[in-house]
Formats: sequence, structure tokens, C-alpha cells
Amino acid sequence: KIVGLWEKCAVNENDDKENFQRSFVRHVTTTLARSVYNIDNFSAYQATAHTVRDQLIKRWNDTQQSHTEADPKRVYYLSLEFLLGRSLDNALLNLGLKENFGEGVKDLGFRMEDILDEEVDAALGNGGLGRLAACYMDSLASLDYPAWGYGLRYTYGIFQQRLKDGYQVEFPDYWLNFDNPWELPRLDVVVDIQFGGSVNKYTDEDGRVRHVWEGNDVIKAVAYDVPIPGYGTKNCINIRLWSSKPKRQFDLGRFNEGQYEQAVQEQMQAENITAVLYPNDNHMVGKELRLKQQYFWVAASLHDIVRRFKKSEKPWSKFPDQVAIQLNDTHPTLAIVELQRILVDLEGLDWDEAWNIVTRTFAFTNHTILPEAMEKWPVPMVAYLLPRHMQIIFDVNLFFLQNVEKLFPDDRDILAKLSIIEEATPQFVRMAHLAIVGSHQVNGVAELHSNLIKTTIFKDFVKFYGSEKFTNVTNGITPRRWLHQANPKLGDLITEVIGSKDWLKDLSSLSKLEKFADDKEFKKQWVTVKRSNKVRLAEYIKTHTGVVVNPNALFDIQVKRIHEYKRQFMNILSVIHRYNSLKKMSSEERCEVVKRVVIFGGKAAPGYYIAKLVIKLINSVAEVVNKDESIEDTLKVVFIPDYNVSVAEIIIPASDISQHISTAGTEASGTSNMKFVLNGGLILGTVDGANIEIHEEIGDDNIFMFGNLADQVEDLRHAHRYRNVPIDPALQEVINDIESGHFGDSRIFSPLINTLTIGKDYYLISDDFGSYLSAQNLVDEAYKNQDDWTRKSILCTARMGKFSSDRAIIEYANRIWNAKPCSA
Ligand code: 26V
Repeated sequence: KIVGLWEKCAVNENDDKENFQRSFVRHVTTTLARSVYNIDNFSAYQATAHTVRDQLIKRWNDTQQSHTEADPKRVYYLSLEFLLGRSLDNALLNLGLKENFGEGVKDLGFRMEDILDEEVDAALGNGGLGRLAACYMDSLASLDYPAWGYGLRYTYGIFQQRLKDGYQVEFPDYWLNFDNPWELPRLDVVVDIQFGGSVNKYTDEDGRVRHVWEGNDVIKAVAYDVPIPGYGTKNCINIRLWSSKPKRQFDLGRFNEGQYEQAVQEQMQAENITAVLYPNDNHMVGKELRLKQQYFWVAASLHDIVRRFKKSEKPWSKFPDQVAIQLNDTHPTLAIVELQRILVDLEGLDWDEAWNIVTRTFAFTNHTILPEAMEKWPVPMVAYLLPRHMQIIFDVNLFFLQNVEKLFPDDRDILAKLSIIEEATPQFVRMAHLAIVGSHQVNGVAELHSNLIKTTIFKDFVKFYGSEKFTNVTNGITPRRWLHQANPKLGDLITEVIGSKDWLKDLSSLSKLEKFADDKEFKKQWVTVKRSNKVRLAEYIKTHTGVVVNPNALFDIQVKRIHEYKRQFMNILSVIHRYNSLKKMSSEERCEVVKRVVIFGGKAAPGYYIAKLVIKLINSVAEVVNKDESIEDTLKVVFIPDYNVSVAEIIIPASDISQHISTAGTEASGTSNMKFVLNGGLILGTVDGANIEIHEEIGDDNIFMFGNLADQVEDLRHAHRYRNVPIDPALQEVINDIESGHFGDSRIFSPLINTLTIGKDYYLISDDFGSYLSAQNLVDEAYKNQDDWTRKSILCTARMGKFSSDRAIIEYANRIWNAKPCSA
């Protein structure tokens, strides 16, 4: 009877206008307990969201039920970050409900745009790595893979950035302040996680030595599920986020003794674990709480994965045929050790049998080669928090090094280089080494990056394992969010001209646009769309910074985390150079120049002093330039505060040029470069990361590349260190200008200037400055020919098929996971 009722209710999907409206009103009056006479935009958002949520839950249930029945090989994506952004618009589009619901709310006196704007971002990530995880979940769902993500439900996501006197100030991101309709609390799915304590040995009835870890601190992990709907499929996958809760509410003993603060201390410490996302991007800080987060998350997730496997009653040897676990960077590396512990200590498998299962299960993605980002944990800290894991790591290392020694009997050096343990005082566990040894495949995220890891940081592993263990999967982005949702007008235009929506599921069909690159009528429409996106951004800039910008100017955008290797500093230095050139011109000469709006956005890690000074310099330059009437509106400089996923959705469709100008060899891939080009923006970039593959796809005529190559970097740095390399003269002029106090008290900026002079210019700004300025001039020249620019813009979009995250996920599934789609 129940099943019958359920099926009836599943059929009654509220996908027409009236059904939607009934559900909307029901949620206002019951879920929100509000009066129908008093519905503001936020309540309208909540009621709409809850209506969508009802549908998501149905799909989620059907999908999970069908996966349970089919029992296919499952894919688990372990990521400490999922930078999802907003969900309502995405769910409406993926479920195909946008039109009906849009009409529905309009009819009730609301505007869909206003409703969508009420949602706060789920910002559980720093930048590229976290957003990549979100794009991959969208593709996994859309391609019907039986996959789950596992992460942490941080109470506070990435901080909110505000500007005060041109400086970044951070505010907490309490995103759960109001209810979160996009999560399903599973208060019954609870895992006990232990820390500390000691390891006891005993001999079992077969005469084998067994280990028992008895922790002295137990914390509960509670599951919250986030449904991820696919596009054009009924499948809906899951991200399970863990939240930490105390094992007991308070210490009754202490409470009864009148020690009230101590009585709740334990509870507070437990809740600390998932309180906050670490706001560092590409920089390792060895905080104990971060290590606790990692183990807490990994242990809860593996418990869940193992429990699900055991339900099928298959033998352990089948585990790698049923389970693929992808490690998003080294953050979840302890999962390798945890699975070995489960198999050996709890399930009683032999060490070798267990290790064979472990290494066939895991694969590892590396996302950076910056030395300061490599995770390593002090052995004493690991030993204290996770005594049994530390023993297992030492054993894994011992057996691994024995094999290394067999292959290289006379090479002491290679043992030290490959060891999972760094021999320092104290010793450290090198997480990347552990991840490589415990995985069957290691991949980089763009061709250049994957080659670099084989020749630099992991080159000794290639000697030992051979190069087949190392592979490339070039990153991708989801066209659903980054074109369909962020740029609906362009999406509609594309659909109209190529006559179908196929591109949403097969991005390579964008190539059908090529033949319209010279079509006059089409070009006009293309320009109209770009222009309206620029107007939308100009309005946003006016509201959020007070600066008025001209939508006819060239919009030149650099938005990404602020980091020295990404060289926002070089960009603002070139802006100063441009400003000085404009000031030297006669007003007739100025009439000829291409007007530019240079737009920056991005957060600096709160402890990253130099990056924060870059933000200050940008704002100081903006202040001088924007109020200088003598240059008319040939140049404006804007720093958009609090760059995040939803702000990106407004910025990216509005670019003429975007800048991706990292020192060659430092940006593993970059993914915003793909988003900009997909939206018909051109790139000004270095020969780095995925820029190289974008260049290959779109051709020489449609991209502006400059600068030294990755294989020159080492020599250039060497020269800076040991020889007196003169600073580029144009750069020197700019430095002098800053030092003259033109942009405020120059003493503020001396630590920044010092990175170029006494800091030996580690990121080679001086070396690239000349070719950067030349490339900038080529951009100006090209922009003067608007007709040709439009052609370039169309060809850019047309040739971006490769960079869909669908392509990337299919590569992972076929080459790494050996997983097949399974539709409900
Ligand atoms: C590392 C650490 C170190 C410990 C503290 C917190 C923390 C947080 C994140 C990271 C990961 C840094 C690596 C990273 O984000 N890489 C970026 O990955 C993108 C997706 O593959 C890629 O497009 C970017 O080029 C790359 O910088």
C-alpha cells in the first residue's frame, strides 16, 4: 500500500504552474509558518526552494534505490572543499522547471531574479580546487554515474571580504543563519570517531599479532546529504557532508560539582572540528585542528563506504571492483591508512592482501607543485592523535623502501628522496608520497602540469614505478552553470542558431557555431548579448563600488585568489604604466586610444601579508586614476569586493579580455580561463596550465600569449639569485612612480616593492614585463577592429568543446575508475 501511494505521489510532480503555486503557498503557510498576507522576497525564495527540494528528494530516493538494486561499481570523490555557490537556479535549470516556476512566481507578484538573489552561496571552498569538485559533481550526476561526494559541513565557509581604506577585512560567513533547504539532515546516520589513546597488541587464535586502538576521545560525525541533480536525466546524486557533534552533551560529574564551564568544554571542542573552513589556498599551515578535520572526515566517510560494501556480502577481494575512491589533492590521504587499518585490524585480513585491495581502490589527483603547498605533518602530532595510523604509515614506508632498495641496491639517495618520512627534527609525514604509494594512478590537471610533476616533484617516483602510473586528466567546467545559467542570453542564442540544446550535454557541438563567425546578422546578435552582459556588470560595479564605468570600453578582468604566483601585482603595475602613458598624451592622441576598464577581484588568505598589500595597491591606484579627469574615461580601475561563485556568474559573461598571467609552470591548470573563453571572452595569458591547451584548441589568432616558458624559469631564477640582473626599464619607472608617493604613502608598499628588488623577483615579473606590455598593445590594436574581434569571440566559444567537465569525468571513469553509468 505504501509503495502504491509513493508511486502515485512520485507521478504528481509539480511541474506545471498551478501545481507549483499550490506547493509554494503550502510551504509559506506550513514549512515557514507565515501568513499569506506577508510574503517578502526571502520567504518567496524559501517557499520556491522547498518546492524544488521536494522534487529533489523524490529523485534522490529513486536514484539511490535503483543503485542499491543494481549494485554497480561506485565512485567516491573525497574533497575537503565543495564550492557549490547557489543551488536554486541550477536546480530549476537541471530539472527543467525554470520556465513554469518563473511564470508561477510572476503571477504571484514576484520576479524570479529577485527570488534567486535572496540565496546565500554555499562557499565551502577556497577557489579552483573546490569549484572543480562542484563541477565534477554536476557532471557525474548528468552522466548518470553512481557516484557520491564526501566532505565536511563547515559551520563557516570561506570568509566574506570587505574593504576598509583599501585594505581587505574578513568577516565570518555564517551561511547557516537561516534554514538551508539544500541539505537533508540524517541525524540517524552517525559514526563514532576516535582520537588519541594507545595501541594494544594481542595474539589471536591463529597465532597472529593483532592491534587494537583504544582512543581516549570520541566525537560523533553526523551526516547531512546535499542532493545534486543531473541535467537532462532523472538521476540525482549525493554529497554527504559530515558535521561534528559531542559524544555526550556535557560531563554530568563536573556539572554536579558545579564546574559548569568545564562541563561543556568537551562539547565545544567536539563542535570545533567542523566549525570553519581553512582559508588558505596553495599554502600549508600545520595546525592540529586541520589534521583532526582530515581524519574525522576520512574516517566517517570510509566507515560509510565499507558499510555499504558489506551490505552486498561480496568477499573483500571484490572491494576494488565495487569501489573507486578519488583523492582530491593530499587532504584525504589518511583514507589510505584508515582502509588498511580497517582491513587488517578490524576485518583480520593479511597485510599484503589488504594492501593490494587498498592500492587498487585509491587514485590521487595532484593540484599544485608549489613547495609551500605540499602537506606534511609532524610525526609526533600524528602519533599523538592517531597512534595506530602512525604505526601503519611506518610499516607501509618500510615495505615500500624495501622494494625501492631491491630495484636500486646501491642508491642510498633515492631512499631518502622517496621515503614517506622526511628525516628532520622532528620527522614529518609527506602526504603526497603516501598518496602516491597508496594509489594505483596519480594524475595532474593539465598537460603541462602532468608533465611537470613527472619531471620535478615526483620524478624519483617515475624512476621507481615507471611513467604509466602518472597520467593527465585536463580539468573541465560544467557548461550548465557556466554558460546556460550564468549567460542565459548567449545560451539561448547558441541554441537558436545551432538548432538544438545538444551542446548542454555534448559541448563539442559548439563547433557548429564556426560557420556563423562571418554571418553579419549573427555577429550583431552576439555583440548585443555581450553588451547587455557588460551593462549588467557595470550596474553591479556601480552598486558595489560606486565607480561608474562605460560599457563601451574594453572590459579587462582578472578575478581569482590573490597570490604572488598569479601576479595580480604585475597587472596593477602595468595599469600604472598605462596611466602614465595616458597622462603624457595630448587630448587628440587620447581620442585614439581604446578605453579600458581594468577589473580585479579575489580574496587573499588572511595571513598572507604580501597578497593583502597587493589589494591595497590596487585600491590606491584605483582611487588616483578614477578621479583624474585629465585622462577622461580612457582608464578606470575597479576592485570588486567579495569575489565568489555568484559574483563570478555576473563577471565572467561580461569580459572582453581576461588575464591568466601566472609565472610559467606555477598554475597547475586554472579553470576560470575556460569559463571566460566559453563565454566569448579572449585571454591574455602566459604559457601556463590549461592556457596552453586552450591556445591549441582556439588557435593563434584568438588568444594573446606572452612571457617566458616554464623550462626557462629555473635559469632565470638562478640568474636573479647569483647575478645582478637589471630591472626592466619600464618597470623601474613604475616603481619610481610608486616610490614618489603618487599612490599614497609609499612606505606602505615597500615590502611589496622589495619582492622585485631585494626579494630577487621570484615570480619573474621583471623578466616578463616587456612582453606583457607588448601583448597589451596587441590587445588594444585588435580591439579597434570590432568586427574581427567579434569573429574571434565567436570562434573562442565554438572551439571550447574539450573543456567540458563531462569530458574530464568520462576520462576519469574510463581510464582511472573503470566505472560505468547506471541510470535510474
Ligand atoms: C592546499 C592547502 C594546503 C593546506 C591548507 C589548506 C589548503 C587548501 C587548498 C590547498 C590546495 C591547493 C591546490 C589548489 O587549489 N590548486 C588549484 O587547483 C585547481 C583545480 O585543479 C587548478 O585549476 C589551479 O590551477 C590550482 O592552483
